[in-house]
Amino acid sequence: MMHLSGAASASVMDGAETVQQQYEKILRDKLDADSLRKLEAVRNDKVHEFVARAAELCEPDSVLVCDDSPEDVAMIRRLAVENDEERPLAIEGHTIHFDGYYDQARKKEVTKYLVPADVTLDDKLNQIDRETGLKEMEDLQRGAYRGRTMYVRFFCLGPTNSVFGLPCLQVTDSAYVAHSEDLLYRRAYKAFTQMAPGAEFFKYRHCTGEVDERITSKHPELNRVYMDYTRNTVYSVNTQYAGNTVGLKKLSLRLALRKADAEGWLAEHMFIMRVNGPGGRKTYLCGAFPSACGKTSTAMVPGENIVGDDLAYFRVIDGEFRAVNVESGIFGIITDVNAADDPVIWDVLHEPGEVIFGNVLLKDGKPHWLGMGEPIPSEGENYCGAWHEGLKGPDGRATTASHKNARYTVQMSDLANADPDWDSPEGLPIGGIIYGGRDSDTSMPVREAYGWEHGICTMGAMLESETTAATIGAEGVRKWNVMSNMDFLSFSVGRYIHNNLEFAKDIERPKVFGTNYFLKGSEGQYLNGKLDKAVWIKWMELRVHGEADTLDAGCGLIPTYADLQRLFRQVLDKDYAEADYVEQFTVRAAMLLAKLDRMDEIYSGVSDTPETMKREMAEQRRRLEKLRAEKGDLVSPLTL
Ligand code: SPV
Ligand code: MN
Repeated sequence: MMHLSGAASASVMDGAETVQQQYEKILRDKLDADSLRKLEAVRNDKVHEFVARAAELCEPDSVLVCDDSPEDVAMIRRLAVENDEERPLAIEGHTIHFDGYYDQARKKEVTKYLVPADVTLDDKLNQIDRETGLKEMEDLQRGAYRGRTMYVRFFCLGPTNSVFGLPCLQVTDSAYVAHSEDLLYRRAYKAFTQMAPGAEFFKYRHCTGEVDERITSKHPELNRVYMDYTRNTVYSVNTQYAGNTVGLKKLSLRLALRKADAEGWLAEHMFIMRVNGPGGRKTYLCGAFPSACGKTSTAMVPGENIVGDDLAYFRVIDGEFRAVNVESGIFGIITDVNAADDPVIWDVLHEPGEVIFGNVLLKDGKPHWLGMGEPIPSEGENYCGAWHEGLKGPDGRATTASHKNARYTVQMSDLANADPDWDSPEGLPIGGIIYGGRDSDTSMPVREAYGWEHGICTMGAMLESETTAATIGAEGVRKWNVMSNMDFLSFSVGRYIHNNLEFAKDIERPKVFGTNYFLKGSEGQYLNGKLDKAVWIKWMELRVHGEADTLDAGCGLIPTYADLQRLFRQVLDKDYAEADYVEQFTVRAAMLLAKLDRMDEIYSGVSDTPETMKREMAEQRRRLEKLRAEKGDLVSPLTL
């Protein structure tokens, strides 16, 4: 006997039947014996209710409940190909997936919080009246699974057997979504069968919507992503791009932020990596970088070890600041991945194994992408359909051979440089946190905060990035992006900064660093090579242990020339000229003050800016003004 109950819904309340009986009937009607048995083994009424309601509303032809058995996992993989959502490539296990021309990234304008009538979330958040939004979503999703299969999958954010773990239920009619999640998250059907009957979980209902022959949305203008945070549920429709459809990625980050807020931990848009210090010392660093600011390539720096590349949860455990990788795979930007700079990923992308390529150029069964370090064909198939050099998109805009936000999906276990402890249920102790922006004219390549508060306020909360193709909108515009988590905040900015300031107050907290790999010289040329970050990483590792010298630059502590000269030799076997050091680490006092002006303006419009934030900004201004008064707009590090 199933345990079906739940909140009353108008559509299932008629007649004498109870709500439970109605759900039970729907499930018996829609599920075959095998799927019904698998669902029955999960003794959680809310799971049954969610699946029944999805089946009732979306009207699938069939339902496939996946119990993570090798057969089910293989079937999902096969169906992604049978449904034409993925196509096999020449190398075994590799497939390619295309999203529509207008569906190449997360879409902020249509991503909204459903807010109850008496509530307003922060005015910086995109929101819609809950009842209105639910109705709009139900109208868009009604009957959307007709002629299709509904996939039901169970996963966990973070390790399953851990205080960090958050169980999740995904319902979708896209085998590509179900397959991607298989690579990106820990499977949790078994964990769901062992859960307490009333246990909470996150849930997602995704509908592909009407598609064309390329299985991309016919109605991208009807793409919506609505978050019902009052029910820990996200709905998404008329989109295929993983950032909008894979529930456990950015949809869950927004829910996790609220849960973390309520429970006193942190949900962050960060990589985690192990840096190998002197004498075999292992130091774990986390890093928050807005899209396309070098995040994955930092986590993958040769010689170090990756723990995760996108999402981290922080908790204090036994007096230690610890973090887990929320995911078990990487959905990484492929643009500029090349053999010389990214050898580990390059190998995974060229060897048999499970890889999903997204929105690259396909020619003769092979994927090609921008910046791969090899000539790429001038025609083939890509996010536009049939493509040739010079093709204009349907909106008249220039197109590229592969999309700049083209991606690859692989699992952690296939990475030769994965830290053996990456899956540890207790998480890993964090020594340092990096906030990395993209800025051509203001911040030096690396600096260390004076302390936690200075770092959170002037590096995390003042993080800015010049925009790229990974977020839709104009490119090259400077955007404020608090801790690189701005797109995912589900309550006010001030409160989020406050939570960071308060977190782990009673214990030793990590050091905080700021990086900028994109500084340019007076001729507009980049001042650093792509691999220089390997040196900054080693310097930060030393600083976590108090082992390198620093100079006070007014906006934090910077490395000395002697230390960097030694590290460049040691890490990259390169001469590092003093002139380069001077140019890269010049304190651009006037530009740093201009940044403070921008931030003052932004934060004067934030109603709950913490006092600590105001104080840290004022102190930074005072230090930089003094420096400028004494030494000018541009201050050589040799004069500090
Ligand atoms: C990002 O853009 O930050 C990503 C990819 O990690 S997405 O899934 O679009 O969020
Ligand atoms: Mn991300």
